Amino acid sequence: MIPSLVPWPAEVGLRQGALRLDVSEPRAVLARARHARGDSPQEGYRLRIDADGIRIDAATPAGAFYGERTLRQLVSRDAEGYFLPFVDIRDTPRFAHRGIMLDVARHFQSVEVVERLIERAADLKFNALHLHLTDDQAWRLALETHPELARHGSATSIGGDAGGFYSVDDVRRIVTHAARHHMVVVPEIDLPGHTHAVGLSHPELVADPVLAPSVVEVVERFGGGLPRAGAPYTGLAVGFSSFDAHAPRLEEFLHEVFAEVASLFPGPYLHLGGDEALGTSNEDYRSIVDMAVRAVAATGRLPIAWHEAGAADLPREAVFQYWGFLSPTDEHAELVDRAASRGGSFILSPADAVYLDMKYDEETAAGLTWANGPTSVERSYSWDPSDVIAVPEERILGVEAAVWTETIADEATLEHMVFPRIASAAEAAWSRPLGSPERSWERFRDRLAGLGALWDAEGIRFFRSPEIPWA
Ligand code: TNX
Repeated sequence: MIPSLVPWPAEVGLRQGALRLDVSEPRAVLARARHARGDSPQEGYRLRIDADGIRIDAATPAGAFYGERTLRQLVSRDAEGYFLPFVDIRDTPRFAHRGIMLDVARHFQSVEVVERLIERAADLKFNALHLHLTDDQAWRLALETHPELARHGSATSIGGDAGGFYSVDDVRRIVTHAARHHMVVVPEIDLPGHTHAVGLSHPELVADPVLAPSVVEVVERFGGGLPRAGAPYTGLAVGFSSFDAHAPRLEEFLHEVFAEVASLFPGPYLHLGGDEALGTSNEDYRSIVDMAVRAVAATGRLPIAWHEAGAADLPREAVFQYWGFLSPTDEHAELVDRAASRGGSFILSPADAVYLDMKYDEETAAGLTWANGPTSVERSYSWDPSDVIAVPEERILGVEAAVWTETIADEATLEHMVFPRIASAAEAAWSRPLGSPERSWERFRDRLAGLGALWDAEGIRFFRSPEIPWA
């Protein structure tokens, strides 16, 4: 076992001996590595450390980058200074998509916060940042074709906290920073539900809020008042808003919005939401999702949608993001079957494991508990992507942890909720299946304890969960 190696690599050969380093801080070790072109597949790499020094072989820049991430985690320190163990590591990810979703709608997150999350997630070999840009509470993207959306739709956050939006320049910064860290940004424009904020500038495109008992119940429990047409919503109820399927300009609007979103975000995917549209009839749901699918198709990109969109007719190449539980309810299993029967592939975000906004335990100040919570670090770790839904592994594109921000208003809270459980998702996405060597909760717990020292050095205010034997 090598303390602090997360996610665990595909093959680790450990040799006798250590390489002493004359560096003053651990990251300086990166400059000591000799790079060569190797034949590792895609994002893979080989890292050798011996008396001759450090060598990273990779076929792609991403592979070389991941070799460096591993190298950084191997640095230890004793009385004589920094050193590295002799190793021969061959590594390649299990899944192509390793994502972290950040909800910037419920609470706005500044560009700097997003950039830091990118750096820290990339250190754990994540390669996708999914930005949940729009919701009932706000529209966070200043589009040149539709400036009114952010102008009227981004002033606040939940609880009346400060709002904000990303300008076109901000988006460029985020996308560029992500690309430097070998991450792609997946923008989400959520529909047909989660669209209350659109109504602040386009009342003609949305239906009136539907105040179902579930909405009233959340308002009674958490406050924030009932949503009202045309007024900003700062509570945390879901499922009351909808685009109006019969609004004459809706399809044109969606084409304009997705066209500009595609021009800002260079990745292969556009996420069109599709979740929790409880205020939309089945017929209207299908018709609005169809419009969005046509709008995405017109950009040449591929659609991603939450798994409820299995109820609509998405194209074969569509990707579904599963957010149900580790043991799917019948309803969710049916939607997954329907999506799978049409050829879709899946990103797994089981809410009772990798929804990082769930409380860790009863004492966690922030966070929610609806997903079978609280969610301990152990629960976030102890599952395997091939055991969740009835879909063959070739059709599982990857794993994505999600950070919803109803209760996350500042970076300290964000770090507290995200770290350490993000490491569980990193390992589910990158490493061999649960039960392979080192892929057990006991071994993970020990390695995570070592990683804590690195996180401390980087100033990450992670939750010192009592489940982990932190050094
Ligand atoms: C569910 S599951 C949501 C979000 C909430 C989150 C809070 C899914 C796709 N949507 O709207 O923010 O729960 O945990």
